[in-house]
Amino acid sequence: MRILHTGDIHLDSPFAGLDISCAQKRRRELRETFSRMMRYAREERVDMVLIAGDLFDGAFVTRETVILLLREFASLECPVIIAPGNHDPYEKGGIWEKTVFPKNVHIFKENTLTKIDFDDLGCTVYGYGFTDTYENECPVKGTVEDNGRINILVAHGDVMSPISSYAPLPVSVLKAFGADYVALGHIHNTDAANEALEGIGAYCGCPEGRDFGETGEKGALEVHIDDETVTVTFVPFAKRAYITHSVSIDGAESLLTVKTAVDNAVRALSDGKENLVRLILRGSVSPSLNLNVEALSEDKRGLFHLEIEDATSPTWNGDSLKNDPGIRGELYRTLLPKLESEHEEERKTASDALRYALAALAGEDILEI
Ligand SMILES: [Mn+2]
Repeated sequence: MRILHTGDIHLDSPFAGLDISCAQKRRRELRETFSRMMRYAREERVDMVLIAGDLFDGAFVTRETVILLLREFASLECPVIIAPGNHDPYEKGGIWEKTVFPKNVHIFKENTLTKIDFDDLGCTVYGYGFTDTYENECPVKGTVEDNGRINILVAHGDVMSPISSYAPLPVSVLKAFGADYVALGHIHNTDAANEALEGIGAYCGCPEGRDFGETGEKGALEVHIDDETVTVTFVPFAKRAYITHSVSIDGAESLLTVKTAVDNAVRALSDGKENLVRLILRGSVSPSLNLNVEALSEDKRGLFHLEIEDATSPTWNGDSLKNDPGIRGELYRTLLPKLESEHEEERKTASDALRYALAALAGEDILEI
């Protein structure tokens, strides 16, 4: 038996970190990624599609999205089983109730465990749905009814925290339940949670990252269940990836050096997918260096989105300033206790003050700094 396990799709997400036209494009791409997953399910002739919650990002669902879902689900020959999550709970009068889904779509409507039998597959799918944003109780109890069948549990919840407000699911409870596979949703960055599950199931993660909290390769899971063995394979589906990368510009004294470092980093990160990249500039740099990160990231260098964060610390050429008999030296000597303060904020304020003052003394336009 072969299953496509997805979830946390968050259709119609606002993509608030991007400008309006990029955000709109990402919403469209997210729909396309969903379509690609459904096409994969059709072409690979999987026996079942599981959606482990958060198909929608919220109560606002566009008409375009509903039309797309109905078309994609109707084009599948296999059942689609949906367990609504905290972002798209099964509420009275909500999207799930209002929409007439094709007959192959099964939705868990209650926040207690129920089951659906698929006799032609010899399979029973257990699950529940969120009926509200929060779910403080663990909805999974007891054990599977018939060990002779393929038993699957589809659940949106949190295996990492026993006091979670999003359906706490202790691994011990899931183990005791005894399903052949637990198809989970809710945790988008899956590594630690999947390790904690010790092979009894997996979180599928989201098919597209939506901000810099969701970096790296994204996709869905294909699950093969044969007599005794369960094999889980990651299938990449994301159109683009969010990537956060540190760039050392230690010792940089000119903007040209910084630009070159940014160019090189972007080149190394480009894989033809027009990704979304956040570069973090690190290191100690000359205080006279005018690191205008907005200007530096204006040229997207072929990326879909580029943002640059300045996390450098200034190095003061203390010796020459300290011995400077003029106003620069006086300024430095006055600020020195604060430049060496143990409080980071005070150090930052003092170094900003020094930078502005040195720039003003050099006749630079300090508004440009
Ligand atoms: Mn989610």
